[in-house]
Amino acid sequence: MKRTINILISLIMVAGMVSCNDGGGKQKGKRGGQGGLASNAAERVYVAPGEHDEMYAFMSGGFSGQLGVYGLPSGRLLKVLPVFSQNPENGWGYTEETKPMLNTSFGFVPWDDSHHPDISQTNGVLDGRWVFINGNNTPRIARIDLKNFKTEEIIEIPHSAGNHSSSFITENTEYVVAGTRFSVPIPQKDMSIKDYKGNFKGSLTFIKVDPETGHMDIKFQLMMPGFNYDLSHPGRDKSHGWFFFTTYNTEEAHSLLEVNASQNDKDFIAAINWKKIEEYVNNGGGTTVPAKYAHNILDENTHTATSTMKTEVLQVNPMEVPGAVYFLPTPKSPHGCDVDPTGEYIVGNGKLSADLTVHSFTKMLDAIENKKFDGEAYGIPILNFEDILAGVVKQPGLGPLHTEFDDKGNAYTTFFISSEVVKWKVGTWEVIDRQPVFYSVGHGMIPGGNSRKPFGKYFVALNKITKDRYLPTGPELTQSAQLFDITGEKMELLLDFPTIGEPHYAAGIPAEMVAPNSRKIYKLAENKHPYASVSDSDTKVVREGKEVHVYMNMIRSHFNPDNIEGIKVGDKVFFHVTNHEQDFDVPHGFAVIGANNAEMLIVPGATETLVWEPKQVGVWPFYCSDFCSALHQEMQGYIRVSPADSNIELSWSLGED
Ligand code: K7E
Ligand code: CUA
Repeated sequence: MKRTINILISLIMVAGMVSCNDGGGKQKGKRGGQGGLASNAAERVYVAPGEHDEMYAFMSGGFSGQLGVYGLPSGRLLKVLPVFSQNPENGWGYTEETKPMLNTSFGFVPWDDSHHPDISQTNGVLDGRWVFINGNNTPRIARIDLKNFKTEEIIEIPHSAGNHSSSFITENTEYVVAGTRFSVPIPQKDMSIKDYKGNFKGSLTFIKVDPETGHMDIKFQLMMPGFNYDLSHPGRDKSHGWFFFTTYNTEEAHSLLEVNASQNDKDFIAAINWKKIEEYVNNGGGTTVPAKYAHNILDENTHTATSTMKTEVLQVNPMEVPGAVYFLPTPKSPHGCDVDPTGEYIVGNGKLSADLTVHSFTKMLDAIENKKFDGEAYGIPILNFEDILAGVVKQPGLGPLHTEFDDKGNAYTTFFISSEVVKWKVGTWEVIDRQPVFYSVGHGMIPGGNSRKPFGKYFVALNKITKDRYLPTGPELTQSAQLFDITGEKMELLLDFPTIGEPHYAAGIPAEMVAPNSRKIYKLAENKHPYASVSDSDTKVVREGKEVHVYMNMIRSHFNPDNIEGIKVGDKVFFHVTNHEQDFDVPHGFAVIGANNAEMLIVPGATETLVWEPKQVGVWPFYCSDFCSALHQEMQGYIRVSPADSNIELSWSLGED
């Protein structure tokens, strides 16, 4: 059996490579460049100069750790929002204010791998308030505020490793979930890897979201068997109150998973009745255990982040809450776990399966009610595959990964190996259309596709392989996204556009739900930063031992002060710089020679702090790094650095001879 599967996998891998190359060849031959495109495709993606895009698309940065903001249909990159990785472009993770955002129980972690953005919802409909996104590698969930377009909160997930089945939200943003891809010893301990089976555990973490502030707090962690929890989606409408997670490696292999985790004919989708567990927990259920995890919040009034180390978490064993957790057998190492807009259908995308399996929520409830079980795993009842089956999409393609939904009862599944998107009818399971993608698509995205109300105009294919789609740029190319019009029976390819990092999932929303709320400036009068120099009379330089605090402000086109003397080698200088501009889109930069961090970009009304440790005697310049006015090149200053034992008094000035 092992051998057969081994051969099957090898075949599929070869097929994958061939289809990638083939696809390109075929495309060129068949479609003759633009020949196959609808003749007015250019018109449909063209956003004239000065016009705005119709939708925002928030695309995960993957291994960049950030979140890309794109416009649809143009595919234009509007912004890179720094989340889990330091970003010298604006000083994220380099300034004193933002460093605490990247604090974890492992210390300062300036990078992560971000996969799944999800936009907040109210009553199952996108509400445009926040985007949540997961950090995979050092398990974290971030919340980005869509008024400020800023990462305002990051919470670390303890007892997790490879935070992948995250960060999906329930239909009133009650919870954001974080599931572990890798099972690990919980609590962590020194033990033999060979003792994995039966000893390692997988945690599924439910994080409560405050409906007013969006602040996150871990409500409970469900301690599941040691499988890999790959992806998840919430129930909605009729299935609201449940959450579904795909699992693989139910074999509990700990080595050569490409073979050893492909032995079982079926893995599971774990169905979690979180409302039941919430009730149990609200009545005092669960066990509080030690845990160490950071909770970081950026305050929009002080412009400063704080990091708090938490020390315990509430754990729940599924056995304590009978009727809360079930396993739905799902063929062949499923990846995506997708729920249709009605909440009735749960699609398991079996990577190694020839067919696509769709479970019925109603049938699942019936089977549970009638206790029709087909055994159990670690005490968790396994439902009978046939009892809960809604239907099968027969041989739709090879290597299904993810499914999205439109507002007309259609589903769109991405196939990595056969490199295509397949449209099928929910309920009849018939294939309606298939379109090749270039190449090897991962996730697809329909704006609102993960809600009760998708906006079914566009489908974006987020492809893994680019090859010949753009001018070559050496061995590494950007990823390629493709935009389809899905308003008709057949999908129409409109546009290719490059994306940065590696977008896995994305979340889209009509611009009108976000743009009107977008902040233009921070009001200087509301700046509560402890080191702000809100008026010119606040500017000063203060020595505290070897630490020197410079209270500086900036406005077109000078710094105040711009001459500083009395700094010594060995000092640690904190430049606290406040931007006095109160106009939209007039940030200033601050850069100083030899700084061991970055520049910083200060938006109107805000204060940021850069630390500089002068190492050499001399007179050193600092300057504005963002071209802000016709006299931008005049926006500069000098700082005199004297020997460590010098007697030069601190002094500062602006405009003095
Ligand atoms: Cu399929 Cu991380 Cu959602 Cu990538 S995952 S594709
Ligand atoms: Cu301020 Cu350039």
